Amino acid sequence: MLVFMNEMSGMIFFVYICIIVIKKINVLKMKALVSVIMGSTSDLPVMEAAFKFLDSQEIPFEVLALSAHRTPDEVAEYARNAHSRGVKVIIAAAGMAAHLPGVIAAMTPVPVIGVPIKSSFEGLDSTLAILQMPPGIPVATVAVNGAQNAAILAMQMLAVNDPQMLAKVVEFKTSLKQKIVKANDDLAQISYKFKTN
Ligand code: C2R
Repeated sequence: MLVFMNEMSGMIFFVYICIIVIKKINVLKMKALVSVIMGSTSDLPVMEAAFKFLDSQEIPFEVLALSAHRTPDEVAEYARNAHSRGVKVIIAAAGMAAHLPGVIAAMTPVPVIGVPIKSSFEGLDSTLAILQMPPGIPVATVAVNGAQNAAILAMQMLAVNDPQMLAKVVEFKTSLKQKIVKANDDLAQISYKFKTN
C-alpha cells in the first residue's frame, strides 16, 4: 500500500512538472504583442509594475534594455523590425535626457507609450523629453514612473481590434469601481462627532 502511494505521488509530481514545462514552452513560442524597452536596468524596479499587469492579463510581452545614447545601432534595428515581428505596442521607459521613446517612435509605425523615469529633477527632465515631441512623431506619455498605466493603455490599444481584449479592459475597469465602493464602506466606519455620514 505504502509503495503504491509513493508511486502515485511520484507520478502526480511528474505530471505536475510536465504541465509546468509545457506551459513554459508554449509561452516561449508566443509572439510578444507588447514590447517593453528600458534605457537601463536601473529603470527595472519601476517597470516591474507594467510586467505584473501584463502578466495578470495574460498578454504576451517581451522585455529589453536598449539605449538611444549607448546602443544607437541596436535601437534602430529594433525599431525598424518591431512591427514585422508582430509587436503591436511599444512601451519605452527612460530617465534623464530620455530620447529613447522618441527615437524609437521615429523609426516604427507601432504606437509608442513613453514612461518618464524619475531619476533626476523629480522626473521633470525625462517627462519633458518624452512629452514634447515635434509634430509628426507622437509618443503617448504617461505620468512619472507610470509603468502600470502604460501597460493598461497598451491593453486598451490592443483592444481596439480584439473583442476578447476589450472584455478584459471592461473587467479591469469594473474592478476599479469595486475598490472605490469598498473605500466608501471603510470610510463609513470612521466616526467623528461632527461627521454626518
Ligand atoms: P544608468 O543607471 O544606466 O546610468 O542610466 C536610463 O533610462 C536611466 O534612467 C541612467 C538613466 O539613463 C537613462 N537612459 C536614457 C537613454 N539611455 C539610458 N534616457 C536614452 O537613450 O534615452
